[in-house]
Amino acid sequence: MCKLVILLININKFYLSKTFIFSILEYFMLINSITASKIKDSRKEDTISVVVETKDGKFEASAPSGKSKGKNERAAFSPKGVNLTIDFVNALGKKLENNVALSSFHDLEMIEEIIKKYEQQIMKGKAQDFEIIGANGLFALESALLKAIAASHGKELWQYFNEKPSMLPLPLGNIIEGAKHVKQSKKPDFQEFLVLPKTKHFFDAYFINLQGYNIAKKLVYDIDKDYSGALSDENAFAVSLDNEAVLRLLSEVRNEVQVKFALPLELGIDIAASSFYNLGNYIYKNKETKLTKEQQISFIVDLIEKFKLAYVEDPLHEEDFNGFSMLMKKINNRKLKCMITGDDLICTNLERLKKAVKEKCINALIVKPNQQGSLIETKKVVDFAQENGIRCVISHRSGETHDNTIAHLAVGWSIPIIKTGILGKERFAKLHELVRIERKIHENKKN
Ligand code: 2PG
Ligand code: MG
Repeated sequence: MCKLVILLININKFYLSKTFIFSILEYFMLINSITASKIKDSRKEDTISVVVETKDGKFEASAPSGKSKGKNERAAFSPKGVNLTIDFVNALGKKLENNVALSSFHDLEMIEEIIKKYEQQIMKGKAQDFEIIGANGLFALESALLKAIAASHGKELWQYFNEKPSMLPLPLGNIIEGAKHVKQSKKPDFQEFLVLPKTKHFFDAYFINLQGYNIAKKLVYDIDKDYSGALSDENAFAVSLDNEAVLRLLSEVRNEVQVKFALPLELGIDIAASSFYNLGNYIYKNKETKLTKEQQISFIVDLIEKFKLAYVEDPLHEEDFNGFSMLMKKINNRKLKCMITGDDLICTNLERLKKAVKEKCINALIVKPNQQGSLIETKKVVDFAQENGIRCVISHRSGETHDNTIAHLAVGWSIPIIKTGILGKERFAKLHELVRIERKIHENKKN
């Protein structure tokens, strides 16, 4: 395939006729045009949207942005900002239009090579990989191309990877938020308080999360006398309670859901510990205390036990691999069943994941494709995690767009959990897509 593309790029230098080349192209997808533009995400911040046009139609994808970013994420845009990234993708588009033919996911590797070379050309050999396109430019471009590749096979993105998925992901949804995702100053130190329904069907889980959210709303107004009605970046309740008061509230939600719907609802937290770490200590503003690493580990293990938490994300600082191993050991010794999940710790980076697996730091992993931008790299991360018994959780960002790529990847790559909020049009873009996909799978089975 690669050879064919090189032939096409240099078409005039070869003796092969264009007619011959274009008859081969029946089997490949030719790009008619690539257009990048600036849009706003749910936080009203600038981001990139890319539209790829082929004979099969127009395929669009856009990139979200994080607020509590891992320090090992690739920069979202060029050092000069989103505008240069957009100009770069448009200029790259002109180079690729009618010159490059793609037939499979792995052809994105060849696109990545072309991008790297073009960046070197512009930066006179001094560019770091994907420096100008940035993680967000790369993610939006590759996602739009991948949707087009799937369509050239007559398939939707999820189907392209897996025609008959045996399961759909369960939705991990946040009901209450604090820390960097909330504007007010009186708030929980932990970033997210989450629920995970255990159901057979995606639709039931989606419905249960909405019910849990409504039950919580009533409790929030009853319990938090200072609650102003504010919502967080991800449309969760921006309460003024401390961590443990929130966990007590969510335990009530769990009980009520169990009584009303006879379905298990698990609880989780994203601690995002790097956001309140300073010089070896975890600074808890609400309780006016600070904890050392060892104290933080004991505190978290106690919380897991006390509130029967099934999911804990980033309990420790993003560079503390050793602390994560210590925590995992304690969890195993106490025979607690909890997903100890690396988000900022790993940043969807294969080398960091390999280290975490070797040092037994985690048993679950957040997969955010736009932390690095490359879908090729993201797939390698997912494969390595799955081969090593690490549960993957594909995730949205706090500043989201209407893009639904992660919903499709979750189904196509057999990822068991998707963290993508409960409410709001950007979150519904993923959740409703999964409801639709579930219905389609069901109909396909009937026919
Ligand atoms: C997280 C995410 C998503 P952000 O930490 O898991 O909720 O936050 O997108 O701000 O990094
Ligand atoms: Mg996180």
